[in-house]
Amino acid sequence: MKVIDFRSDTITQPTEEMRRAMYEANVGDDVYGEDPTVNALEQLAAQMLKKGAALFTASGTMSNLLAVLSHTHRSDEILLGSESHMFWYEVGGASALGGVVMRTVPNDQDGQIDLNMVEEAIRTKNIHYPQTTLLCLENTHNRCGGTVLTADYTSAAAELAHKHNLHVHLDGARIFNAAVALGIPASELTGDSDSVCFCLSKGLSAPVGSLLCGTGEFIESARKWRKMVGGGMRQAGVIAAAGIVALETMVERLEEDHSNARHLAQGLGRIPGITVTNKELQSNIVMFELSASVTAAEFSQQTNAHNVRFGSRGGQKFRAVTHRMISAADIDAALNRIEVCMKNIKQEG
Ligand code: TLP
Repeated sequence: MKVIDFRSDTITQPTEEMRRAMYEANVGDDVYGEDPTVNALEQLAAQMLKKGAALFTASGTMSNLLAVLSHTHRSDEILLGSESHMFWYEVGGASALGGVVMRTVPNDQDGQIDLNMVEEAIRTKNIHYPQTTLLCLENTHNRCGGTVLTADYTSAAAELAHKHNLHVHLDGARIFNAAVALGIPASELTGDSDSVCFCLSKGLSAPVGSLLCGTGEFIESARKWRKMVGGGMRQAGVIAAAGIVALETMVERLEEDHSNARHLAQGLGRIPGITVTNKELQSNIVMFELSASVTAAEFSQQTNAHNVRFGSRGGQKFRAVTHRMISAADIDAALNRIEVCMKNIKQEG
């Protein structure tokens, strides 16, 4: 029985074309700036997001950290959504390594942060205060269920931030999902941010890597910080080659993941004991909750036994992410199996 793994789109494996490109990649020492494949990937990323330059990094977490290190000074305060990945899942790196205070502002269900609340959170000049220097946004928004920030919202947020001399960093780990959902080029969602990062290793199916994009000067600074945190790689063209294939061939197909997510959400919503909690399904992340009559441990034990895997979000909450390794037929198969699981749980209970 095929394992249908909804834990994350990070589990996607490289395509045949990626594997071939990796095998055949021209490489050099990237710390000397001499890896032609890394240079080509960085140029392609900068061009796609209409930024001056880009930097290939090991992960989304590293890109976000380098953005904080490059935009801020120790003791600065940065503003982030209360549900942001940077706040929840990046080991507190911005504070531990960047020495900044992370101040959260509530995220709405749609992944936005109320701009009036952002404005209120920006510190005035006062000898007692840290200086607010960075606003971080996230698109699509992971913990808010893959919600999409519009170009208008991002522009308004950036306008406000810039008015108060803050920089804006956009965690666009899944920015191409947002672009495909809105039917616009990703560059329309990133233009007003001073920096943006996106991941190759999620829905785009490359094995490793993220790109941090911004002005030439910003990227020069980030490159130095990358070296300091041990992220200067040598013949990294081997992995960058897969990234180029990802950008050239994997963006448009994300729509298939979105349509599978809609189908999954509709199916889950019809199963007694399960409630889908996304306000609106916008991309490839489905959030759902179990009713009180079903214990999360039993549900996980049953679904794992039926080779269906979900991410646990604590308590009764779960996450399902659709991706290239899950077809429309797999969604139907998964729904059938989950129905059986829920019946088994009811019989046992
Ligand atoms: N998210 C992962 C886990 O860390 C939760 C996932 O499975 O969704 N920004 C956003 C919005 C992300 O969702 C992630 C990864 C990152 C940054 C970090 O990327 P990596 O895992 O490459 O460090």
